[in-house]
Amino acid sequence: AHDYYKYHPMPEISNWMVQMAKDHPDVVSIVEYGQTYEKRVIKLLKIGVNTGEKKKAIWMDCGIHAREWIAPAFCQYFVRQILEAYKTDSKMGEMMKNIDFYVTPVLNVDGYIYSWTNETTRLWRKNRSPGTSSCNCYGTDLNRNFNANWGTIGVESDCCSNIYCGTQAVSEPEAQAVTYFVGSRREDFLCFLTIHSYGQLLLVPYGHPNSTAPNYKELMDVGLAAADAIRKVHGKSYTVGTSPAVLYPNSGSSRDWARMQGIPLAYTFELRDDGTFGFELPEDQIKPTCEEAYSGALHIITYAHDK
Ligand code: ING
Ligand code: ZN
Repeated sequence: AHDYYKYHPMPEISNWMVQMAKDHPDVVSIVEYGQTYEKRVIKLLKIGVNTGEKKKAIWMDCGIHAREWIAPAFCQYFVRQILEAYKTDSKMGEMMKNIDFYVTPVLNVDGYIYSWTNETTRLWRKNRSPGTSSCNCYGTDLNRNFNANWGTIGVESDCCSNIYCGTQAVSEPEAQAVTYFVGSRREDFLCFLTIHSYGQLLLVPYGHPNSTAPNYKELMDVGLAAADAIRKVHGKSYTVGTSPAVLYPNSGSSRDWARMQGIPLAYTFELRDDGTFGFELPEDQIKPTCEEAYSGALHIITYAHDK
């Protein structure tokens, strides 16, 4: 059986996706919605009861940054939990009827595989597209490449930087895949959750210091309530706010792009820890991290559904 409390290399995650679709053919299907720079398929699990009606949707992506291994582990846990809960829990049963969950366990597939190659590449962050003729490094930061005040703040134009924003907005195929898939159904999405590590934060739009989300208060109220839900599970504190308020500003994030598309509840989760282990979170923390983050995510999703 799949061990949810270990980190898995990409082929095991792909096999797990196939198995989930096989085990739950009535509610789970695999959707291939893009290609990476190195021509690998980007895929998600679509989870929901097929009612024949047009449904609302929830977006969750994990692994946009290669080294943040706890994020794909959380997406796998999340999928298992909602599939278990929907059989026994009437609220989840109701949500599965009204909503389709679109969950991408690993968005930056090339980068994730690269981070599994050996110890020297373990902390790779970006995708694997080569630089331009005038720059010899690999990789664009996908969370600086979206069309949201692209290239204006909290980025680098040096392609060797870990926060290199790319040659232009949405230059990267991985960012294109999300932009096209979500953008073409933007009215359906109630909620956009993008999962990172580390820092124990819930970030709300916008990363740009000069713009404020029209529903900033709602985003903060729901985020603070989600942080309370997280704290109740294992006592961990998550800080809620915009990235300029909490740390530093940035542009071109997928969360800001999603909010600009009109998706009201857009959040970045920064999972454990506080920096003790950082990206190399020990496997014995996968379970508690997923348990608390599930509680926070479920709070936001339930709010989005009931609203
Ligand atoms: N953090 C995100 C990043 O793209 C972020 C989100 C942005 C956090 C700005 C704080 C400030 O950098 C990680 N860990 O990737
Ligand atoms: Zn990240």
